[in-house]
Amino acid sequence: MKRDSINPILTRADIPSIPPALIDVTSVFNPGAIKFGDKYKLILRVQSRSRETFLVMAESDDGVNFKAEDKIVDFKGIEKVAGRVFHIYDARVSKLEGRYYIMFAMDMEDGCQLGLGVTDDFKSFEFLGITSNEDIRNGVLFPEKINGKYYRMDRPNKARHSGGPTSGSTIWLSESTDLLNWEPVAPLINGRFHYWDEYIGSGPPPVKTREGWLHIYHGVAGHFGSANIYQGGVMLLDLENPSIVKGRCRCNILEPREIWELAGQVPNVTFPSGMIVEEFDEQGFALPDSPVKVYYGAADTVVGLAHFTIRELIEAAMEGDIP
Ligand code: BMA
Repeated sequence: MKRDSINPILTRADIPSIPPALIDVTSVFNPGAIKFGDKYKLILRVQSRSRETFLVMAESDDGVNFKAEDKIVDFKGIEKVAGRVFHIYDARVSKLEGRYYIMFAMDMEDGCQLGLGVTDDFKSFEFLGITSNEDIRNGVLFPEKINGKYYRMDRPNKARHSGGPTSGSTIWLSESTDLLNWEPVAPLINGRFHYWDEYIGSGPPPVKTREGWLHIYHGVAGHFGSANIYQGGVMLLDLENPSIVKGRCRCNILEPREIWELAGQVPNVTFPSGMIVEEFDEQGFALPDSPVKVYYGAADTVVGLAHFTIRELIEAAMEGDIP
């Protein structure tokens, strides 16, 4: 893994004021990422001094230097949701059947739900609906149907930190026929208590390789009397039957080390949420030597970029589980 030399690639100074909601932005982090034609697109999570969270698009020609738009992403139809939506955040983007689907967390009165939106041009966005009926986060769509069904990974919030928010220690595979109604299929991986990934959740959507579905997730190590440490890791799922886990990294592949990852509004956080693979073969499999750009929120304050190759990520996934 190589951190980009101009990191952090986005800070609050890069986000224009968008009055009245966003003035003197506090932080920008946890972006969804996708290639749209020859442009790199990020859907940024931007926070204001009221600690409201908004989604803002940014665009780049090279995947490194981004310009943020001066408008807030508005999902048409979200205003019809019953109940108050406090925040929408942590967008994950997938190209599926020629359209761009965005799955995001929606903080509501009774917990977090997974919302789904769609766009064809990254200018107008349509809200399709709430796709969950339990407290849940970190939903990511597979980029194609498998054996006639849509699949996603998601992470029910089953663990309540004392006095704090809910989290989870199992990533599930779920299936759907319409993208809106989802049924759990099987648990994929559990948190490994005592190790780097005690609590876990999906990162960017999975990528198709000849070896299997390659997936970056985040793991949280809890520390008594100290901040939790958020890291990135990788696993590999069977192509035909993604409920089969072929491999899972022993060590993390990304952890807070730089000062802007260690310090910020939530210290010790690297939270991978976007991944752009540059080269695919004719059948749509990522090439082993393809560069991979991984975008991550750092310390819930700025956006970082790390470079990998597909081969390095697969090797990490196959290095052997913790015994
Ligand atoms: C998680 C999510 C992320 C956040 C992280 C660190 O539970 O809320 O959005 O980046 O915590 O605060």
